[in-house]
Amino acid sequence: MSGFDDDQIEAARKIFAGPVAFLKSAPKLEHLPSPVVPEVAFAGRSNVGKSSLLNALANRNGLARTSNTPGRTQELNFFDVGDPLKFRLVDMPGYGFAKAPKDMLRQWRYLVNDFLRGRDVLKRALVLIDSRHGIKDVDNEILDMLDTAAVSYRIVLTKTDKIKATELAEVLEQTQAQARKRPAAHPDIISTSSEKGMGIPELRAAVLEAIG
Ligand SMILES: Nc1nc2c(ncn2[C@@H]2O[C@H](COP(=O)(O)OP(=O)(O)OP(=O)(O)O)[C@@H](O)[C@H]2O)c(=O)[nH]1
Ligand SMILES: [Mg+2]
Repeated sequence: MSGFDDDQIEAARKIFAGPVAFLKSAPKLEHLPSPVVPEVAFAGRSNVGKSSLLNALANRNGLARTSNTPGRTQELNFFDVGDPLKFRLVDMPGYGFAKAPKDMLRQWRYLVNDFLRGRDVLKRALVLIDSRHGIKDVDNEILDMLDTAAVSYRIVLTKTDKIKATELAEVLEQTQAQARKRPAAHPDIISTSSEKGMGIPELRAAVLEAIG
């Protein structure tokens, strides 16, 4: 169902079992690392599980900082994968975090939007959606922006361990239908649980496929 064969899954497993290391944190666009390898970015609402998913891919807890408090990640965090360096993962600040001060929100929004729109080496954004909620207005805003800017992205459902299989089937179908109407979206969605490991091998393969 994921569309990946055993060889792709195994190749992706091997790469993520190798070196994955934090490179740097960029609080502003002028602090970005030089664009020397392909990048894949994790975007989505605050607390949706971006940093947790990055850790699950790398199979290393604590690589990216996670927290129960929304707004944990406030900068663009770059992670090097492979030695020699093969590609980079970018953990992004979340959007839709209501409690943050207004000017901070505006700053994050510019950082996230400008990075997503303007980064030449960005091969794909993974847009994470909480499987308990499906796509909300605040998600549609970022999806609209990506479609308008023609930035290739894939929708990933998170925290599937928190819902029943029947609920997951329903939200998956609904989200899939929405994705298929969106020009820059990959037509297939991956359901994941960082907690239980569901969908992680497939997501690794999806990252590899995206960097080409
Ligand atoms: N049950 C369950 N909890 C999860 C899962 N993924 C993340 N969480 C929890 O959700 C909370 C938020 O996770 P983070 O990975 O920090 O979320 P984030 O999207 O990086 O959040 P910001 O950095 O604030 O934008 C943490 O308490 C995680 O432990 C999952 O697959 N299952
Ligand atoms: Mg985070």
